[in-house]
Amino acid sequence: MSPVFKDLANAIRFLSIDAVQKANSGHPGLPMGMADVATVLFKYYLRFNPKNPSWQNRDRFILSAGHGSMLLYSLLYLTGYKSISIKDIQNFRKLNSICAGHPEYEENTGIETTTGPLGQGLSNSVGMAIAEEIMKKKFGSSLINHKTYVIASDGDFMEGISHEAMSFAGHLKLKNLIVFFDNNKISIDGSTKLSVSDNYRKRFESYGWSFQEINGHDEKQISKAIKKSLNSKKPNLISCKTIIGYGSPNKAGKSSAHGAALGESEVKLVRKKLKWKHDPFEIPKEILHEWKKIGERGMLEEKKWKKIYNKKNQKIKDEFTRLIKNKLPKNFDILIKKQKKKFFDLKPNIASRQSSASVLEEITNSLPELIGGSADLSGSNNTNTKHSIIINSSNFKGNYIHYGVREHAMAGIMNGMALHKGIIPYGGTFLVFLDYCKPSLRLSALMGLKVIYIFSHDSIGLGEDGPTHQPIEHLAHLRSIPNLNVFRPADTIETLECWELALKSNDIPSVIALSRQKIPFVTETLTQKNMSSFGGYEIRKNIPNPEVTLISSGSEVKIAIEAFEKLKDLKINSKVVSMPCQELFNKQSQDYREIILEKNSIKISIEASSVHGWEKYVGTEGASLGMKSFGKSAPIKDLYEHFKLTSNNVVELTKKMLGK
Ligand SMILES: Cc1ncc(C[n+]2csc(CCOP(=O)(O)OP(=O)(O)O)c2C)c(N)n1
Repeated sequence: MSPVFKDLANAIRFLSIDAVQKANSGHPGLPMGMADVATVLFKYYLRFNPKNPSWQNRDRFILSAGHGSMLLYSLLYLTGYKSISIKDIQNFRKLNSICAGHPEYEENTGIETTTGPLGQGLSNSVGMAIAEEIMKKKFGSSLINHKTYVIASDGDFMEGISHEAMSFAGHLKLKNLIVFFDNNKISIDGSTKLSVSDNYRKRFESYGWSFQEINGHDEKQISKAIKKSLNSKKPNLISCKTIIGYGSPNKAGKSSAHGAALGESEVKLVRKKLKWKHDPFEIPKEILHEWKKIGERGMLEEKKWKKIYNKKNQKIKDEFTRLIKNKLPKNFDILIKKQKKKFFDLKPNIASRQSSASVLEEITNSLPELIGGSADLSGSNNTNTKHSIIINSSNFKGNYIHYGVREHAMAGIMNGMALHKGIIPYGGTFLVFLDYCKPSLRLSALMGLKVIYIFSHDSIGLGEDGPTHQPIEHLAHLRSIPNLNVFRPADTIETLECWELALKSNDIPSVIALSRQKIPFVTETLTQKNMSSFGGYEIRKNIPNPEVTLISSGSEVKIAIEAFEKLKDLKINSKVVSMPCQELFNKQSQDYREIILEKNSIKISIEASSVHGWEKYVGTEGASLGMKSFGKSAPIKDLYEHFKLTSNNVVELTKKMLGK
């Protein structure tokens, strides 16, 4: 007998139940509850090719409720992705298994993004849907025309980021976005009645979404709702009324189905109830065959697409491939070189946020993949240029996004755009508002995405706005995140170099911290080398073996240089190291680091930020000038004096340390 719909859905349920049972940890409730929705989606609608998970025009499928990861792994295994074998499923949650506790993004596996922190997947999906619209405008709907599907849970929609991201998706009328809400009314603490009374229809309709509500266990209703969404002019929310832990006699509909193995005896009862007679991890041939057929449908889809692609002229194909493969244009290095010379000749004394704008001004037209934006601080972050064309619901042919005051969604959306491919996103806010987007930034780093964060107003140097706006601990915090480059350039040349490095870092996100205040041009010699690529380098030195090494970054390099000059007058030999990127400096050879840090000198760091972390460069005998408290509201000059971030103080400290 050929398998019926319920057999297909039950294959997901039992793979999930058995994997969680074997691991003795995980979340069986969601896969059991959403198996029917997922089966309809994959069987009839989702366009994907398990033989080529990276096919660029595939529909994207995001499991935002990442705790239900076994749903995704089951689907990938059943439809024939090479990335996930039955052994991998048996190794769910074991060391190095692709079937990790929560889905972890890996290219070419079918795992489109890392989810688990609730709400993130939703914001990623908005980024993917935006990217789809942008790429469609660039290359035409014959090459790019796909949907972005999401499964999200109660928890996803309770998170603040979902409000930001869904609101923005409605604003942009992202019609190709289809979100299934696993509306099971259960979260960890019990009924969602404990904590939420939102009217979801009103909520989503007010965002400008289309809203449908269905029985999430009824094949026909699910299918009809998806069909309707396909022709929608708005983003789509399909609220699926489901039962968490569907099929479990004692745990269905209860939070006990959420986050722990069902237990051997309950698993037996589910088998009985759902009439599943097969052993753990055994999927009957006919059912597996039926699932594989679903996977094969996508091969034909891609073949058709490939024919269309092949007929495009070579220039279009080359550009398409360049963008997807994340390669910079051939003339990029020449562009940077020319710009460097121009900046060097000009020697501008400007805020580094303005330097960043000058860099963007020059490169934007040559990099159509660069999609900028700001969380309502464009004029302050200097993220827009005269070449910026605003993206809005009726024009995706632009290169600039006004995210509104939505820092968290902005970061999650940038992750989604980078994951989609074809786009290098950069977005701005004040450094202090890192606090409002950090969870997504952390995921940029965890996934290794080329996302560029422009954080201006990077110290007390912003002045009168006061301690609420003055970042203190933020640089130290950012520097503690693995796989993230934190740049803090000292002048226009370093700003250009840091941008170059960020654009060339394909698997590591970058933060470029920029000053609000004017800073002097400090580069003395023009070199073809990207000096910032060393992370730290000598920017001033008069004789070998100086007694003192002053290490600094960004706007404080000028203080270090002033101190260097004053020390020279006092016949104290020092040198200045500009350290625009600690992460890159840490990667240099030990020899290089020792030469730069001048092993036998005393060391002083100067940065208008938390001193935390500088001890590893200045050592136990060294000193760090920086911030040990919150800032204050005052004009910048008074603040630097008040917090003793002055060259005179550096000189005094040096004399004291040298006993002079
Ligand atoms: C940002 C974030 N906070 C908390 C958690 C821990 N957590 C995992 S699932 C969950 C809620 C579960 O409820 P729901 O989202 O409705 O999922 P369901 O129980 O229906 O599977 C929580 C709080 C998380 N994963 N992410």
